[in-house]
Amino acid sequence: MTPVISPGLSRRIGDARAIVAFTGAGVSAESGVPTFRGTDGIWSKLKPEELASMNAFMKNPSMVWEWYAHRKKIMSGIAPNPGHFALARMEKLAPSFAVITQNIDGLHRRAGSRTVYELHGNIERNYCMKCGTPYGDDFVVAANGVPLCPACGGLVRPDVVWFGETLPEDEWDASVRAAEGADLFMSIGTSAVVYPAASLPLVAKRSGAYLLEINPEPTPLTAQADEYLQGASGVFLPLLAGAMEAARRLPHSHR
Ligand code: BV8
Repeated sequence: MTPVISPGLSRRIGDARAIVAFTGAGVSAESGVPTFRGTDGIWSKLKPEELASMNAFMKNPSMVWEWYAHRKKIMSGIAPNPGHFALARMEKLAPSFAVITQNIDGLHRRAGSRTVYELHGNIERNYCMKCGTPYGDDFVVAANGVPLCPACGGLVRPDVVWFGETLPEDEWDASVRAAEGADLFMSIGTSAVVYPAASLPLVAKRSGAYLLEINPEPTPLTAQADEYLQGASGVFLPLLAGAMEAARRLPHSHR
């Protein structure tokens, strides 16, 4: 069945004043980044807490660094896909637009999105746990194993949020404000199971937003969504961007 956007949703996206795109690993899946919990997911072999946690890192830093080096390698060869570019197109058209992402791959910014809140950090950044000095990937690759800070000898870690760690305060506060102020909140390509990020769609809905979910599979959020588009973000987001461009060309009375 050819995926379509209903006239009602086209009107809604054309009229929306403040749009939020809340994205998860599914949006990057079409760029070749493995998801976490899908059948091909990286968590399918290992439990998240066994790798993406401070305990895991302190217990076995080289195992955790091996895993991140593997993921950095995958991410060095990827590019934004039509879903990322569609969100950047939509941002240009909407009076207010924000991307709140759980992804750590930096693809939204590379596709041209400007207001992007990275709730779980960014794999391209690293820092010394002892003195906080930031380090780029070239330093980490050259370290070839567990990178130690040349300034203080401390352990260098990826700048991502691990389980049991709090989210970056500014990104979180800005994301809650964006969710509370949205009239259209799109939850895209996320299994909606990781908190506190997964609470944002309901914060938006409770504040009056229309909650749209895009995912090939239903999630725990689907039952609460006002509309569920079953399919890939790389298919539906370009359709939504097209509908928005068409609607913004029409005078208001013709929408
Ligand atoms: C916190 C970064 C508290 C690192 C990640 C017990 C112990 C400790 C904590 C907890 C606990 N129980 C609950 C918690 C809280 C915990 C949590 O929520 N756990 C869950 C699993 C139950 N949360 C935390 O620990 C958070 N911190 O709570 O701190 C605190 C409070 C005060 C003081 C101190 C501490 C921190 C959570 C962040 C963890 N970091 N990653 C790294 O990546 O290495 S989690 C990881 O999951 C990623 O960030 C990812 O983004 C996130 C969510 O996953 P998704 O993005 O949704 O990806 P997933 O694979 O699950 O789903 C993909 C979806 O895409 C699927 O639905 C699929 O159908 C769909 N899809 C596939 N293809 C497509 C598609 N969709 C569209 N198009 C396609 N083509």
